[in-house]
Amino acid sequence: LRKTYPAERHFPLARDLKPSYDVVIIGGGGHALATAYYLSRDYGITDVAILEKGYLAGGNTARNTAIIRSNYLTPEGVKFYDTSVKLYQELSQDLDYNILYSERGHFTLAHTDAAIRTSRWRAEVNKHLGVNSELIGPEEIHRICPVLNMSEDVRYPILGALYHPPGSIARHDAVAWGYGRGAARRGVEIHQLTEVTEILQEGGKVKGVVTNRGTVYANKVLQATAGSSSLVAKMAGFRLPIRTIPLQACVSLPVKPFLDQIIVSGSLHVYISQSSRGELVMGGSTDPYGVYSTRSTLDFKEGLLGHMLELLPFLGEMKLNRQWAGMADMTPDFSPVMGLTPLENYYIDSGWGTWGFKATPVCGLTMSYTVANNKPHELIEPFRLSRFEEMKQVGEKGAASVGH
Ligand code: PYC
Repeated sequence: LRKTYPAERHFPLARDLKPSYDVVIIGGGGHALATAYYLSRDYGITDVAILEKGYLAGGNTARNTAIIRSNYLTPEGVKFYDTSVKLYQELSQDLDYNILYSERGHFTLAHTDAAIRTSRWRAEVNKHLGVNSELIGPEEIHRICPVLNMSEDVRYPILGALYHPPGSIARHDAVAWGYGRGAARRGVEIHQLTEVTEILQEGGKVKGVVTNRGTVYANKVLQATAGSSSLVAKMAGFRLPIRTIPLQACVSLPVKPFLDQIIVSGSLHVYISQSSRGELVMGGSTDPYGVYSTRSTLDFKEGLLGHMLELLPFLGEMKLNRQWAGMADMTPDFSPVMGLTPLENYYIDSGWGTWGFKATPVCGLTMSYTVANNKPHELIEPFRLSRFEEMKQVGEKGAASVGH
């Protein structure tokens, strides 16, 4: 714990573990920090320890492409992510911490008749629930985003797009640090390099956790561990319908601002936006197999950039700066698994697949309610684990920006 990690420049982290806490949160990413923030702010629950095996917000919170949107396909998904977008819009003020929230407008390009149909479907569901989305044609796309290659002389010409004006980006570390600082100021302890190795239980009820730094007892435990969700749930004694698959991304060197919007093409397997400091932030599809690894590959880069050049041919000489991967915890229906679990007083926030960052505030809000009241918040009721036994899946694959 001697090394200084970035978060420590923003607020002090805890040093010694106490023998017990009211609530232990396994995982120190955005969802865990947001839950601790709302637990302490809205419910006065401050005897909370966040246990992170690595460094704070160093997992998928540090590895996503920071896209925020609510243009989902199912009413359950749209309501959930719309709540998140609304919380994001006020978050800098709420946390008194600038998260560099930047509203850009989000295009999901359609290159086939089937994609046009899904875009229309999403637009109608979105509008019905008060979310601003519209199916637009090539002329309108060109008017709003003139840098896109609208030529018909390419393999997949752009036929239309689902246009979602509230689509935004934000600084991902700032979201984590803002929530972390807000929680720490209210008394929440944040412990880095603290790995949970066993979940203690008695009579079907959680009792605490064993860590590499000793045993910690707790009345309630929440797991919010993204790519490690299945492994941690296994320690708690139940199985999740989740496969962990790497998702890679990369950024270019910074260049002058030329791209205001967020561009996604499911058919070409690419998404791109330009960050506030000028880097192009880009990603493609998930890796073709499940593996617990955050290595990145040449294969990914070649495939992604080949397709990117179809949309933005003038990027040919652009230099890449960094590439990386996160581990996406994918469910069969592409919706999360949240709420109560078969182990009493043990709660779960998982199954984020390729869209965990945008859900950070609403996860904090709904999981804090669930932990405080031992009852699922109504927004996450459809995402209960038992939906897979009940055949009540919430199919969101059609709203994925990422190819699968
Ligand atoms: O869901 O918008 C999204 C997304 C973009 C990249 C990964 N997920």
